Amino acid sequence: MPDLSAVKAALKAQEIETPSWGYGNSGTRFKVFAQPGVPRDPFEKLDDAAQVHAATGVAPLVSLHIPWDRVDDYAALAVHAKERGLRLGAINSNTFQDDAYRLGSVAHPDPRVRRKAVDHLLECVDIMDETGSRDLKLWFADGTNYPGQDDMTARQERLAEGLSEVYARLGADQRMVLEYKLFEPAFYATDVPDWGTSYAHCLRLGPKAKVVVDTGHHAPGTNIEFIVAFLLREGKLGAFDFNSRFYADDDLMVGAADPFQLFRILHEVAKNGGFEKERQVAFMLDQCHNIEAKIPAVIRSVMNVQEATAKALLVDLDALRAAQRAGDVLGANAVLMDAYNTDVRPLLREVREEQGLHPDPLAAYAATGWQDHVAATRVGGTQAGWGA
Ligand code: PSV
Ligand code: MN
Ligand code: MN
Repeated sequence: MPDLSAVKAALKAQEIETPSWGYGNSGTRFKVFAQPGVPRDPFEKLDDAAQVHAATGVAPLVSLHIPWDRVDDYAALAVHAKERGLRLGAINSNTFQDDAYRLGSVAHPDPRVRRKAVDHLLECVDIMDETGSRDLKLWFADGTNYPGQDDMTARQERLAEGLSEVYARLGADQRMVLEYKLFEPAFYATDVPDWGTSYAHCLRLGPKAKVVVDTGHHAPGTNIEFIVAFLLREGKLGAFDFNSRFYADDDLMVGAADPFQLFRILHEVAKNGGFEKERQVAFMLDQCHNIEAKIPAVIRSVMNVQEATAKALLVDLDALRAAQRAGDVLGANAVLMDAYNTDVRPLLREVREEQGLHPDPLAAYAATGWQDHVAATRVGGTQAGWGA
C-alpha cells in the first residue's frame, strides 16, 4: 500500500495554477452574462485568485493572458501578487483577436502579419522577464476553413520559423509550451491540431519547448492518458490546461464531466514521476465560468484536481505491477478501481487541517463575505476576452 504520509506530503506540495480569465465575465458567442463584483483589472483578478489560494492552500500561481491582462507596470503586478502569497504563472499569448489574423498569425501567408504575430510573442517574453514567469504559453488559432485555401506544408514551415525566432529569445530558465487543438476557430485544417504536431515542433526547437495538453482539445474518445504517458516518457510534457467537456472545447470545470478520465490522467502522471518538481509539469486550469459563481467554481475545480490526485496517489503500484506481470487482467483493473472508488474527502479534510486550513474550502470562502464585499465595491467588471 502507498505510504499515507508520502501521499499527504505530495498533496500539500501540489501547486495548481488558476487562469486570470476565469475570474472575469465570459460567455459563449451568443451571450456574455455579467456577474456582480467581477474584477475590473488584473490587480483585482489577483485579489480573487488570492481568495482561492487562501481557501485551498494549493493555488499560488495565476496565469495571465496578454492583452487581456495588459498593465503599465508588470513588476507592480508581480509585487501585488507576492503581497497576497501568489506568483505570476504562464504568460498566454493572444494572436487570435485582431483583424489582421483573419487568415492566421505565425502561419499567415503575408510576412507582415507573421512579423506582427512574432513581435507579440517576443513582447510576451519581455513581460515574462518582468513578472518572473517561467512559461510562455502558445496557442495558435491558425488554420484554414476550406480545402485549397492555403498550402498546409508552407504553413508548417512559417510556423516553425516563427517559433524558432521566439525560442532563441527565451532566457536560460524560461520555456515555451505549445498547445494543440483539433479544431475551432479553423474548421478544415488547424496548423497545430494534435499532440504529435506540437511534439514534432518542440523536438526540433529544443529542451526549452514542451507540449501543453488542454483536456478539452481532442476528438471525442481520445485516450488522453496515453498522450500524457507518452509525453512524460519523452520528457516533453510541459503543462496541462485542465477543464472538462461534453462536446467540444466546453471549458467547464475540470472533473465535472468525467472525473474518471481526470483520475486516469493523473494516475499516469503519478506513476511516471510527473508530480516531482524537477519534471516541471505545470498544472493549470483553463476554464470559463459563464453561468456559475466564479470564485467558488475555481475553488471547486481545484478541489476536483486534488481529489483526483489523491486517488491517483493511492493506487497500490506494487500490487498493480504484480498483477500486470502475472497477466491478471481483472486483478490489475481492480487495483486501479479500488483507488478510484476510495472516498478521499476525509483524507483531504485532514490534510487541510494539518496545513492550518478550514477542512471545507467552499465553506471557508463563503464565510469571508468576499462576494458581498466585491459586489458592493466593484462596479463595471471586465470581460475575460471570449464571447464578445
Ligand atoms: C484555446 O481554446 C485556449 O485553450 C488557449 O489556451 C487560449 O489561450 C485559451 O483557450 C483562452 O481561454
Ligand atoms: Mn487552453
Ligand atoms: Mn481551449
